[in-house]
Amino acid sequence: MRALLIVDIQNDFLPGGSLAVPKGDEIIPIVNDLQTKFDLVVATQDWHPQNHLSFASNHLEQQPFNIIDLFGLTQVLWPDHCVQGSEGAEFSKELESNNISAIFRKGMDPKVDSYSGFFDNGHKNNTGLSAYLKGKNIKEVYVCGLAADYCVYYTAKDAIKEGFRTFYITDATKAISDNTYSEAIETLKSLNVTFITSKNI
Ligand code: VGL
Ligand code: ZN
Repeated sequence: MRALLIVDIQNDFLPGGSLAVPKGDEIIPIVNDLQTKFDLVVATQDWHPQNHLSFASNHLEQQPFNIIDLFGLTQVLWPDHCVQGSEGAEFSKELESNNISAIFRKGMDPKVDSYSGFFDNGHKNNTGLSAYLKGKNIKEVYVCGLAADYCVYYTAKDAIKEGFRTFYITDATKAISDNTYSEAIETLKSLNVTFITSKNI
């Protein structure tokens, strides 16, 4: 059985949003078409409290995209985004959501960021996604969504670690930055993640 994991296709990551991924909107029709090809479709949703410490605004004299140490973990500081209950945290209304069987929210603990759909960045808390997929006999996980170099990357990395055959759909994701994207691709290749385009699915 195979699952499509749709990562964080939320208004704040789309053009006009507070942490817009360049051309992020272009993947939505591809993600919509892909959904019919899977046994299971699951989505993740970045879901931060307003006092989240990944927000530059919650630190004195820090700007978005500065890098700090946060309780021992390297943390990029972001503009406020995906605040629980806000319009920016909603999925794009262009995203087909009827087939989504479950939504895993992440990033609720103000002290730790959570890029992966499986675990927080310190690997201390589990969202339950892995057990959910295993309970449905999923062996292959295909990742897509936003952003290619952060949440899609970390989700793919944990999917492999959790023992799923993992596929990264290159034309169904967009990156925040070219540099972090190239590094992410290199790491995923070394971990045996398979790169695939939507037309080959
Ligand atoms: C993301 C930065 C901060 C993502 C989430 O969805 O890739 N990036 N929070
Ligand atoms: Zn976030």
